[in-house]
Amino acid sequence: MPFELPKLYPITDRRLSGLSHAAQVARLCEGGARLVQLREKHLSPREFYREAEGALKVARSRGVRLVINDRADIALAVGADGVHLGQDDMPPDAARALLGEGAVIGFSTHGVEQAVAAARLPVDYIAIGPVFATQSKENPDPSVGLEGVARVREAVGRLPLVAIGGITQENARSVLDAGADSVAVISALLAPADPAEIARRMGDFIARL
Ligand code: TZP
Ligand code: MG
Repeated sequence: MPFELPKLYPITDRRLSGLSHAAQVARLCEGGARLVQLREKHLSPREFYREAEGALKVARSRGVRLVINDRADIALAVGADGVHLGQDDMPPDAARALLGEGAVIGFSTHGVEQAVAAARLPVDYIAIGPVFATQSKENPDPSVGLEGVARVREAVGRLPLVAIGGITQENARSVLDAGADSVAVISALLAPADPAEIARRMGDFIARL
């Protein structure tokens, strides 16, 4: 059965939220998340491993799937559901060999050419982005806009497609209408606020999709 992306795919950010990955996962699950990606660009591998262990316990207790950004080794070591790879990370076929057939493997692309190449790889879904301007990524590729999402959808057929970058409650519907199956979101969910606000934002977001 092809992998099914939930319409909203939250991604953690420890610096932005001021919360541990486990605490973010707890709030996101409370708000209705079914799949969460742990994204960490600043901790040491050892620290990230520990955080991922804690976050996975929370996700498991809620029946929510957890994917690790960048690090197939950490995904394997903690027993996460899968890994999300960028163009400069371990190649998806190597991650598949490491994690096995049952793992969820996602792969970031930034335009039609990369998306078409990705569609031939052993991945469960691809990401396209940034769709709009984003503050949450260092050195982002140029924004592809809604037209970019539509072009990638056209090029990859039914391959599960998540769009990312600058997506908010206000523009998310237009991103799905352009052809994405799902929207991946950081700041519109995790921008500093009372932690209870994260679960509320999740709920409001889902209600609009
Ligand atoms: N890849 C492309 S844009 C982006 C990543 C990781 C950041 C998305 O964050 P936000 O805050 O939802 O724009
Ligand atoms: Mg990466």
